[in-house]
Amino acid sequence: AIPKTQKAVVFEKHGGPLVYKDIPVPTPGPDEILINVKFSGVCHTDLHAWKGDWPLDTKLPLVGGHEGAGVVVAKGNQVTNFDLGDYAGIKWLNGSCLSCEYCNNGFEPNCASALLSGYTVDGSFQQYAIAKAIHAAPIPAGTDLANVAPILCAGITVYKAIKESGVKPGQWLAVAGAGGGLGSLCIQYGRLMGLRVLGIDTGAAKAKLAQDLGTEVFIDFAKTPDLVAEVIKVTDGGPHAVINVAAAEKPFEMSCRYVRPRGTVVAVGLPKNGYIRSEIMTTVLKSITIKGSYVGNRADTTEALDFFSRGLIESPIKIVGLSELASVFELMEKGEIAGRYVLDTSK
Ligand code: 8ID
Ligand code: ZN
Repeated sequence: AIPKTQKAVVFEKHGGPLVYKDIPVPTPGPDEILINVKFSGVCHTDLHAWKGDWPLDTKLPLVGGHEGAGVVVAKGNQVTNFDLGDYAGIKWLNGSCLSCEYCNNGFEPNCASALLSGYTVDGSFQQYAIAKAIHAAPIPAGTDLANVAPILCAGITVYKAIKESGVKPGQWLAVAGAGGGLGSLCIQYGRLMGLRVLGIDTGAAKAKLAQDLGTEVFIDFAKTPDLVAEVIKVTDGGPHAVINVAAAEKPFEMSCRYVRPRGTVVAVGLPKNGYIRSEIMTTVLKSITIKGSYVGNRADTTEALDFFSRGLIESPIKIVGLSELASVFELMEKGEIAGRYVLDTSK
């Protein structure tokens, strides 16, 4: 039976207390499912949302979280794509209008009326969360729900970003922010897509993780005085594509300098007040492309999950209780997380 109340982490104002408490279990609308979230990843976006970093309003009070993996326990009468007992995932893109120019063309993340989990609607830092059935991620029966959680945002996002870069098998892919949640998955999707991966990040733990996951070369940006020259040297002319998943502005500018002529710089990380600066002369003479990539659509979701379901992705997780979210944010703020933390909603 579905309980009347549940545990959740709620904040009332940006940067305010993250309160672990009992709140009502929501009821799904006609086109929605109620998911008993077992595990939820903690994405750096959740930290941005809590701090109020972006010029985009959140709902308040807010239950954050958008990498929730669990079991469908209730559904609205219009829902045909999930049965009770199925595994399902809460993604950043909770819902979209499905009838605008962007939705019609498979660009649902760009829909002006998109609903965002853990931002404009309550997300997965609770035991029971609502998702629009059409956008909820279908997770195959038998999947390990803790390990699949990071795929639901980080995995989908980096898989899509690599596709958007247009890089081809055998070419160099640089990952700026390689030791974090998105980066550690980007390395693996890059390898699986036949790329030579250069990881850039800092510290021994992130270096080891990146190397274990398949970077051909790892560069510690804090220990490398001329990063641009070093990247160009080790990739014999610069990487063909760069995926910027750092939550800082500086690496974006650097990537425009070291990317190979004709190459593509993809912006994924969303640092507060960030701008990408690229010198016009270099941009033109090297004829580079600078583009943004924003999560993924429903097809990208299925494809990214498929790599995981086939056992090809090692999920770089540490599991702690939902009640410990505040300490995870603290570590993330300090840049001390190699890989991803996943919250167990039963603790
Ligand atoms: O759809 C999207 N575009 C999307 C989806 C999901 C997340 C965007 N994001 C954004 C988040 O909001 C956040 O801004 O991507 C960014 C990274 O999210 P994450 O992977 O969850 O964050 P993390 O685990 O903290 O990893 C960030 C890494 O960047 C490194 C850090 O050391 C950390 O390992 N980093 C930093 I900060 N500065 C760096 C630098 N100068 C750097 N790495 C290389 N060079
Ligand atoms: Zn995310």
